[in-house]
Amino acid sequence: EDDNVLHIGGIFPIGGKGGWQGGQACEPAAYLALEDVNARKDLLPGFTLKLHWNDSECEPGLGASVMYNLLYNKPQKLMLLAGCSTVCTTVAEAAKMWNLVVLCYGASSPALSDRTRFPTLFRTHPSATVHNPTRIKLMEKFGWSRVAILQQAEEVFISTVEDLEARCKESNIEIVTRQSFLSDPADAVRNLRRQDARIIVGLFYVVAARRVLCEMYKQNIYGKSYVWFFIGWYEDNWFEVNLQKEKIECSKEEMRMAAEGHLTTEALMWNQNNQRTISGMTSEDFRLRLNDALSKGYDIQNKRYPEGYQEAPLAYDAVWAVALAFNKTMERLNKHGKSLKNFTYTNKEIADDIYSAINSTQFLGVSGHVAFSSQGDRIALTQIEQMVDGKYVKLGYYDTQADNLTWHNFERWIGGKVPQDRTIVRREL
Ligand code: ABU
Repeated sequence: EDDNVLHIGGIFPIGGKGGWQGGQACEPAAYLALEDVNARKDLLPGFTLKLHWNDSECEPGLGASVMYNLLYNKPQKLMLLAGCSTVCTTVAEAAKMWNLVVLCYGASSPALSDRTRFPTLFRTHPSATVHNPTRIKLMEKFGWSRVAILQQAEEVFISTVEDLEARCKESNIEIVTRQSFLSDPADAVRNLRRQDARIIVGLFYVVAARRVLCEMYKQNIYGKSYVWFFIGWYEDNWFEVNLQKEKIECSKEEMRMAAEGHLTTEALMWNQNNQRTISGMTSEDFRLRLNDALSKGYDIQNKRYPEGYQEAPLAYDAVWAVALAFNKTMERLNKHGKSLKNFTYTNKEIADDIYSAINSTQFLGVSGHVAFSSQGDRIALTQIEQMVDGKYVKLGYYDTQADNLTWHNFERWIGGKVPQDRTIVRREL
């Protein structure tokens, strides 16, 4: 009976060729949360939460079409879940026209932290700006004051670079060059070489990252004289998969050589303590359940994870945030003899109630403490890793708020020495 069902819409990037196809793990994670939330007698008593979703392939045009289909086909949806920055940007910019809150479980774009442009957006995914203080901290630690940037021309990376530039300026770190590319990074990498860039921050989605890595190999801009900073949320074996499919003209071995020694920064998306979270699970309990759910389609035992595995807790917690916010809204509406079932896309009053409920929602989730700042953002700890012998090794953690760097001294440099940020010219006396 539909009277007892609360419907939400979901947009998951799964089967596309570029961007972030994190719906592969986030969609099953969202279903685990639905199972758990619906089993709780004290949450939305008498109601079941139901998700209707489709694949956006991380393409904003397709994402918009999925959104229109969700909105213009019955039943009435109360909220939208979305992932991948390009799609979240399009969806969240439009959703306000339907008085709909959008909750993004997989969008890192700093541009999304803009209440004027996205008045109804919340996200469980931290903004990519959380990596920048960590990058600066590492530059200071290793004495690098001359760096370069290579970025894919997408708003998510452009807005991250704007923040990075401002922070570099504050810390007296010179940005020697900022190169960008749409799909082929060859010219941009060549320019980095010409400018004698040694310490390079790379910002791109994983398909572009494979192209960059192959280009780094071809143009010999890797190894003992270079340090590359990459984004840490790619899957661990990202540099050796899909090479044929994506027509990458480098072998696995060449990709591995170019990748050796690079650093990554990433926001921690799994609760680090062995605490019981709102669902009663620890994050390790959640991992086991997720692995079990994914094992039908993926070789989890051999650590072959689908895209979005790292972000799966964010999707799980996003559904919990929805359920808790609806529960709060329902209690308030009941007092006035109303229900969430009265919501329509022109009902600003109930929309405002849903907005305030999610705005004040806080809980301990499998991704850590979930709370939304005034801009709708999460605050997160970052982790630093390095590729050593083809495997990621954890080097440390950085807590920006406390300015606390925990460092294990596990870093390994190819020439045995920390690479320099410039060519040192020796003068004969
Ligand atoms: N960690 C995945 C972020 C994906 C995106 O911002 O599009």
